[in-house]
Amino acid sequence: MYIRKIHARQILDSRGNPTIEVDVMTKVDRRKFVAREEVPEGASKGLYEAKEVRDGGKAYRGLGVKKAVKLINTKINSRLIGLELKDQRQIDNILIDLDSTKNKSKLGANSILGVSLACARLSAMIEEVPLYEKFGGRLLLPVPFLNIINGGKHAENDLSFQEYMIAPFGKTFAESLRIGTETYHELKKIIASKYGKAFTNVGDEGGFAPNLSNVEEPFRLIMRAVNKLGYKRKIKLAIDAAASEFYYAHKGYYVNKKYYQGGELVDYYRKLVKTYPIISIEDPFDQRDEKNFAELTKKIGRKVHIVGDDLLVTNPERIKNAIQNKMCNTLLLKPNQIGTLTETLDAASLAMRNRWKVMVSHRSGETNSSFIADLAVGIGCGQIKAGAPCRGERLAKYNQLLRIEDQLGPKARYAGRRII
Ligand code: 2PG
Ligand code: MG
Repeated sequence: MYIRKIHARQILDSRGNPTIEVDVMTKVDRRKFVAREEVPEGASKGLYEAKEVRDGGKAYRGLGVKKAVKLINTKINSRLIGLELKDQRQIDNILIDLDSTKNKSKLGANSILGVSLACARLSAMIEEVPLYEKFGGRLLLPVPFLNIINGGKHAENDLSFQEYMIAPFGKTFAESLRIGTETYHELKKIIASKYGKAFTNVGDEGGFAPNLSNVEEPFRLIMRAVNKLGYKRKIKLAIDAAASEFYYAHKGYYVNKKYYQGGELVDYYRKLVKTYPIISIEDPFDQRDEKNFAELTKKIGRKVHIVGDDLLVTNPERIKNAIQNKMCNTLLLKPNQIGTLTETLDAASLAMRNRWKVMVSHRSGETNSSFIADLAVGIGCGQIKAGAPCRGERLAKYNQLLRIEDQLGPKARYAGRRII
């Protein structure tokens, strides 16, 4: 079965910013099949991520994607027509060659990713297999890391850390999602009674965005909810510090209204890990601060997942370097940081071969695509973060995982505690 036509259009993402939607078409015995994918966007982007093409100018504050849409509908469409849909690697390699830059700046990682993912979805559709079957791993339902308090660039508050997540460990994905969601609702009550209702407004990823500045207060609030519900043994904590966003050259890391030097922040994380049941810390340092990444991994990496997001940007070259220099032990996997499905899968298998953990991730600006839910199941990595159990674009992922678990029935396996 081969690609007949690719057509893209501009739509809006969960923050009301333009993004790309791509339809890929084929025909089987005169019947037309169309698969559609949409592209997310980050707010706390890594320096080394592949680049998007955006319009500039006045419309949509310069964020339009009409240029990228045109590139898809002309250049990419004419180059890809006639290609075999089954051969995803060939499709992606052609997209990479057509772009010809190191960071996909010519066609844009946004254009390329939309096409790459839509081709994969169409291929699954005509083979009549679920999308998660297309990724070659052993199927495993992931532990959902629910981001229930938002700070950093995702909220209008003074919290330095960007994401406070809970990882629920039930017997199944569905039970874990229930435990996590009950905790989310309990937390809302606790925040409202301590600080007032206005503090329960939500941020970009659906977590509460209380106007706090002390980075430990969210841990205390979450633990109150956990204890109230009797879930102490079932819930662990995780953060994405997204420290590139609060690092200031010559000054240091701005946390709790003062500046920490790298070494002091290492000690502070060690203290946090001793005080609260934290199992995972993402981007604890600035993306260029490789020394302190390695230092923290050396000190607590045996017990805690040290996750590289801005540090690694899903880029196999950067992952290799981080493996060699023991900078972290977990890869955050975001397809739009690198731009094609094939490179995303290569990044994941490189990490796994080196006995790292992998966590699949959404972006803060999302769409209703549930592609990453299937991706997480299909590579069998055991972890996903897709925000809070709130806001449609976040639930699109968690609900798809509920569906997959239900459809797999007794064959469904849940990652659970084996990820720790
Ligand atoms: C992150 C992501 C997703 P953003 O830092 O991990 O939570 O945020 O998409 O804004 O980069
Ligand atoms: Mg991150």
